[in-house]
Formats: sequence, C-alpha cells, structure tokens
Amino acid sequence: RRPTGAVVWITGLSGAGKTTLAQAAERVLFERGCGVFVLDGDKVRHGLCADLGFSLPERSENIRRIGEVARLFYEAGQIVIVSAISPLRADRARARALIPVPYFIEVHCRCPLAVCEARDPKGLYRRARAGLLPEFTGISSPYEAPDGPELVVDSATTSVADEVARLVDVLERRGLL
Ligand code: GGZ
Repeated sequence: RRPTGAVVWITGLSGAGKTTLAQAAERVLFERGCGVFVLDGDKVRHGLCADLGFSLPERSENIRRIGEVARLFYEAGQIVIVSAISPLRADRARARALIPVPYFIEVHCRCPLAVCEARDPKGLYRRARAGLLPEFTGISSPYEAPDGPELVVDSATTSVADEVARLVDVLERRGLL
C-alpha cells in the first residue's frame, strides 16, 4: 500500500463522543494496515500544551500546536485523527490550510448540548453549571459548528460502528485508503 497521509479533524462539544469515535476509527484503520495515530486534545493538554488554559486565545494556541503536529505526521505519511473541541471556525480553518486538498477531513461529531450534559462522564457540565468551571464550552464559552464539514455524525442516534463506517467511506471515496 502506498502510504498516504491524511488529517481527520474531529470537532464537537465535550462529551459528544469525539474520543470514542477517534479510538474506534484508529482500531479499524490499523487493522487495515494504515499508519494511524490519535492526537487527543485532552491528552495533549497534559504535555505539549500543559501551559495552556481554556480562554479563547489559549484554545487557539492549543489548536495551532495540534495542527502543526498533525501536519508533521501527515507529511510522514500517517493518518492523524485529531480529537479536540476546537470551538472556533477560524482556528479550524487555519489547521485545514496546513494540509493540501483532499487530505484534510473535518468531521463534526454532533450531539445536542442536553445529551452531552446528561452524559457528563466527568461531572464537568455539573461543575460548569454550578459556576465552578469558568469558560466551559457550550455553557459559558462559544462553540461554532462547522459550515461545510466533510462529514457529520450524530452521536446521539448513530452507533460508533456506523460512524466509523461512514468515515471509512469518505476516506475511500477520496482515494486515501
Ligand atoms: C471545555 C474543558 C474545559 C473547559 C476542561 N471547556 O470532554 P473532556 O473534558 O474529556 O475533554 C475536554 C477537554 C477539552 O480540551 P480540548 O483541547 O479539546 O479543547 S479546545 O479544543 O477547546 O482547546 C474537557 C476538558 O478538556 N475541559 N475544562 N473550560 N472543556
């Protein structure tokens, strides 16, 4: 197989299922023999971006760094799956601009705020509603949904397996697999 890099950029609210989709897609692509790797916002914030908080300028810098790392791995022929809230359109556009067409695939992992809030696996929404967590996305900090993402998955009504199948389909149609 000719190694073809790509960047799959998954954006969405906290608790929308970005990490779940990223990890499931990683497994499927790995089984198909792809060089694939997940860049997760939450994880990157423990190392590369440990100096950054959640103000909008700090989120922009977080996304800038993730975009640059994604570009390096893309150039090395890897399929990079980014999973980060990346709430601002302009920041995602800047990440997209680093990667040639058609190798950047934006995926909106869509889920109603109420569903994310009901899931609340880490209790972050509860803390945000209580005013204990400032600048929380969807509550007290903006989320700008993508205008023309390559793929939209509705995680409240779609199984993870179906989400992955749809992503694989997009990659195949672009000749990336
Ligand atoms: C949003 C926050 C916040 C605030 C902590 N707002 O769902 P999680 O918990 O496991 O992942 C979220 C993660 C967001 O990091 P990102 O790097 O993806 O954000 S961004 O792209 O906006 O830079 C969430 C947790 O950190 N978290 N505080 N205030 N999410």
